[in-house]
Amino acid sequence: MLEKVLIANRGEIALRILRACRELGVKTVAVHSTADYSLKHVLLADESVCIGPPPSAASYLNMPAIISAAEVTDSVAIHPGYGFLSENADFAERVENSGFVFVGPKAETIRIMGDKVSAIRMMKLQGVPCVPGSDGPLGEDADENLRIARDIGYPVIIKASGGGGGRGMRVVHSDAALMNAIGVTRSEAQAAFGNDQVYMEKYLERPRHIEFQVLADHHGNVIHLGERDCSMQRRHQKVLEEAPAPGITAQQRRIMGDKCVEACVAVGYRSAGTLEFLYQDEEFYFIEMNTRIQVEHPVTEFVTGIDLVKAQLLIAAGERLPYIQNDVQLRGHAIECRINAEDAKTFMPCPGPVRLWHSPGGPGVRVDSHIYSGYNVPPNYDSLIAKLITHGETRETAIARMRNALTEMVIEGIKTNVPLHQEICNHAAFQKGGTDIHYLERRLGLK
Ligand code: MV4
Repeated sequence: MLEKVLIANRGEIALRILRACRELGVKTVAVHSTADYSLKHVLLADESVCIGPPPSAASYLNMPAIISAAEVTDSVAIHPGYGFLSENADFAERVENSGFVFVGPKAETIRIMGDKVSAIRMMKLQGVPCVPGSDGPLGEDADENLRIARDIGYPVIIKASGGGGGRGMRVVHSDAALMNAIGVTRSEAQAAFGNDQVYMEKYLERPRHIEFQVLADHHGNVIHLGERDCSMQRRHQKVLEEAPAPGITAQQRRIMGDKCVEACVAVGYRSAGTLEFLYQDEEFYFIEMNTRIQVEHPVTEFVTGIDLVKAQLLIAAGERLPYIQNDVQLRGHAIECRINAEDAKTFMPCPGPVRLWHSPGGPGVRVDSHIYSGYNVPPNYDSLIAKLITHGETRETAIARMRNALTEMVIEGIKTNVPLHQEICNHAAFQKGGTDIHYLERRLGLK
């Protein structure tokens, strides 16, 4: 097994990684900014290194500082968590070239999946269903682009190849608006990602966001762990996720899961990964692949019983997957609420001191959080302070447990979005299941 792992992240995911390392007998190194001396995982880690001032660019995104910290602590591997450098192919390459194990896929795979045009091309070639579209980058020929759009049929969406997660997109409803939309998306993409490549897809008007979790080792073994429904979102920020996706049949899951597995085998994927799909009118359309552990991984852990972070570490150590596809049996239903330090109505971040924290409990309740009474939420980072995850034999039980847990949980001193979660969980459309990606914004009166 890996002897010592450096955790290149902060907050709840750093604590989650630390716990997985501890279970495996792996020593841990925390790296942190000067705003983060009192993070729970920093206090618990075997060693810690301060890597810079509060701004992420100077600390959690500071590649030389992180790699130096790995060197001075004799770490053997670096786990990037999610966000920050987790999907930065240059970082993965520099980590490996410095002689450390990057806990994730090969740098080359991260690069391919980071470029949405190449990711879609790769998946389509392997028989994964994709959205009807330009099948490659758009050129400069206006007539040709008009022809592609008419062929697909309006509305279409122009997306930046270097974007993803909702950045750099524009919906187009007519010939008249097409040229300008391509031009603007192109220049925004150049400014934001240093890459002006854009592509076109049919715009799906009321899809759900359903994603498949995969695990792959270095020996060509790949399994899928079913899907998650992440449709409950606001401005591309997921709010609540669940597994399995309501209404998806065992047959749909098997067919799509197998396609994901085949594609991952073909591209030599390794570590944990997620294939994102839009789902509309009973059809799946691949849109992007994420090459990191995701925020919402606990719902998959609850329904499969498989520890994804431990699996990532074992895979990184070169071990074979300890499961075959048939070992993966889904049990019950799990829901995750992302608890943010923010105003429940305005969504403005609300950092500050946590005066009192009481964690909920009981059967089927899991809390992934780094906060404690007296902890000060710094203003410099993402406002996620806790993930509340519940599991039950049925979706109804998982919701009932979530409603109890939201009531039990006490966070004083800062504002949180707990009231928003209570409202969602109490609402009939959510209880019915299968709401689309625009549901929450419609309900909040933003649309
Ligand atoms: C789309 C789409 C509709 N049609 N592509 C936004 C995030 C990025 N991952 C892809 N996104 C979308 N792509 C086609 N062809 C609608 C969205 C979209 C969305 C997708 C998933 C979750 C939330 C979303 C919110 C708005 C738009």
